[in-house]
Amino acid sequence: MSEQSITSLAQRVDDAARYAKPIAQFGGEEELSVEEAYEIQRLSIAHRLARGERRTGMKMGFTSRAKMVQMGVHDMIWGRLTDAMAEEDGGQVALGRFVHPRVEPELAFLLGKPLPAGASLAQALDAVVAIAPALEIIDSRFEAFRFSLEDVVADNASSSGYVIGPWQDPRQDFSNLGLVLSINGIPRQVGSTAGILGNPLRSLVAAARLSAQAGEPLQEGWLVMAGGATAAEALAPGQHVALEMQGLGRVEINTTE
Ligand code: OOG
Ligand code: MG
Repeated sequence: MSEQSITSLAQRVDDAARYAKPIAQFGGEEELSVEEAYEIQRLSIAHRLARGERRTGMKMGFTSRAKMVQMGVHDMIWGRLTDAMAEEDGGQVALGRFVHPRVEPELAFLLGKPLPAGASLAQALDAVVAIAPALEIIDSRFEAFRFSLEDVVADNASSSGYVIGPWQDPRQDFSNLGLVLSINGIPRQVGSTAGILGNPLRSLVAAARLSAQAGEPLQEGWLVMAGGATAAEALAPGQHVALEMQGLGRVEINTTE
């Protein structure tokens, strides 16, 4: 794929996200490699940074079987987080700026030091200053929320919002914590942090490797979202969405038009 095509697809995906206007999948036009897809992602996020957004971390995707099965994509992916994606715990989230948003239960890590590639589980844990129950709001910029692996990588792994619950001490066993995602008080997804690669810390180790490989190693102060522990649920205005995670507490939002 030519440099010009990569630049133009980055512009297209950035516009789609910025104006909440869905686009057709890329696959149809030209063969796109995974490497080219990550380059499109990098350039599209560069547009956001040029508009004043600040990088806040990284998200992992397809780290659970539930997510892979729901979306039909079977490889781990990652995306870049910026401050504009942050939503307040307990706050109102206006859905008008999304195309077809969904929500999923995740665990967030806060890093107290850089984390290089090749880190062991123990080294990864040592870099974590806090963990929190978190909601991710995903929103594919592709029509009908359908995409190939390359498409979703180019689209920053569908990332569009994140909500971080109360920060907690990471020096506890968080490898298998029960969780319930409820909408308007009705449980919609039930799972465990073990759904994330058997232990969400493995997702952090993978994040360190993939981020360093892209030339952007994990930084002190960054957030890392471990990936959805269950399938995602569609969002609509007027919902109260709450995630309760065993021993870690609760994170919630209210949706509006
Ligand atoms: C892609 C993003 C995957 C996760 O947690 O697995 C993801 C999507 O499902 O649209 O965020
Ligand atoms: Mg996610």
